[in-house]
Amino acid sequence: MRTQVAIIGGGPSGLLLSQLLNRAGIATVVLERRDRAHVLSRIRAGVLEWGTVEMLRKAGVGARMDREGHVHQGCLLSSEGRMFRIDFHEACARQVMVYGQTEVTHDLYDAQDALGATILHGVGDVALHDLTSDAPFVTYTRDGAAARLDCDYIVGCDGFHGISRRSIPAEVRQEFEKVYPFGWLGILSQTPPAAEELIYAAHSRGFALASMRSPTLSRYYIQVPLSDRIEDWSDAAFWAELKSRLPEAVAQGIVTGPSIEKSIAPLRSFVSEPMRWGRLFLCGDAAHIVPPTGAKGLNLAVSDVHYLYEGLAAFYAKGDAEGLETYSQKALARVWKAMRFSWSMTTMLHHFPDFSAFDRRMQATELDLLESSPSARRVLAENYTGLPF
Ligand code: RFL
Ligand code: PHB
Repeated sequence: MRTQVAIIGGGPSGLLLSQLLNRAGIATVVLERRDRAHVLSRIRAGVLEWGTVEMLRKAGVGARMDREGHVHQGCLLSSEGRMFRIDFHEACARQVMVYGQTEVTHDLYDAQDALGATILHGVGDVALHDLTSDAPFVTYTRDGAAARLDCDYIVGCDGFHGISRRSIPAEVRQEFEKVYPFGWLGILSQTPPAAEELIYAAHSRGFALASMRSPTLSRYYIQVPLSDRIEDWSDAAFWAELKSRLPEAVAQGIVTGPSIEKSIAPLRSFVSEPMRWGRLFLCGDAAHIVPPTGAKGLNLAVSDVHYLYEGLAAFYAKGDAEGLETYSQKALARVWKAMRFSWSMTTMLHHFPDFSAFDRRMQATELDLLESSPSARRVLAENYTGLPF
């Protein structure tokens, strides 16, 4: 088989890139390890930056998001019972869209089906070859048979555990990593959200986040030690712990119910440089991971796709390779800013077991600064709603 752009991984970055390229008349094949039902069962991101919203519209997949998503013009921060609001509109005249990653992925699959795009599920043993030649190819197995896909370019959209990043020689790759000493235990529940906007709560017992998907579907997270297991947390224990970390007035209004989904995710910051090696490009979690505190992971995947799409479109339309040449540099400049923001939000809001009394005062002072300074709120709001692409 032959195509123009081979895309490894059918998560949001692979599907969005494929959708944009197909609409520009550029042929793609997406190779995805899992089946579609599995990809669609993952509950992950919930907050879209405005640049992401505009990209989804441009890709022709914005209609349901515009109907069913919820625009938020602020969020709430709380610390030991005190709560204040960051008004995004007042701070920087921007906003975000609350619309789940699961729904974004669903919309992308529907749009790809409508275009007749090629998405092969259940592929195994994916290996990338001749990346620095002008004839790269991918080998894989499917239904027990070996297969080969020849192409002009390969894009690794296969997430943190994928094979694409590791296909770049170790001596070329530089990796930067910070692993945090805790994880997030998240639940989804068919209950009305705690408030109209998201609440990020710092507390001496640990961080908590009250988020949502719709007026009847809530998403909550609490910081837990990495040693905790899902079986340790009954729904009742989760609700009690969540309420203990939120301001009293919010806790009293929480409507509890059975969890539909419950999972623990570790927190890490990770960047692999460069994001291009010969004819291989990396997009999204394949190249970088942020802790979820800043809601940046999916949004960064979308800005990578933006830069790469522009580069590929200019190359195929006019033979102009400039955008491809500068892809890694442009994408990484934005990645590092989102790394900084996610790390600073994580550091300000979580309970770190090894923090000294001094470190804890610094955390409290950061929050005081946000509460009292419009300039500090503006910096947070600009980063949260999304830096320009
Ligand atoms: P994905 O979604 O991991 O998709 C990669 C795909 O590649 C497939 N794959 C392979 N296919 C073929 N061959 C192989 N060898 C393969 N290896 C893997 C996988 O099956 C999968 O389908 O990466 P992508 O597309 O780059 O998308 C990234 C986002 O999913 C991720 O950044 C976000 O979910 C992060 N994230 C959040 N981001 C936000 O912007 N806002 C949020 O509010 C937010 N909240 C979150 C999050 C992530 C979380 N977890 C669990 C990691 C909350 C949580 C709890
Ligand atoms: C979510 O709703 O899943 C969510 C929202 C905001 C975050 C992280 C996750 O910062």
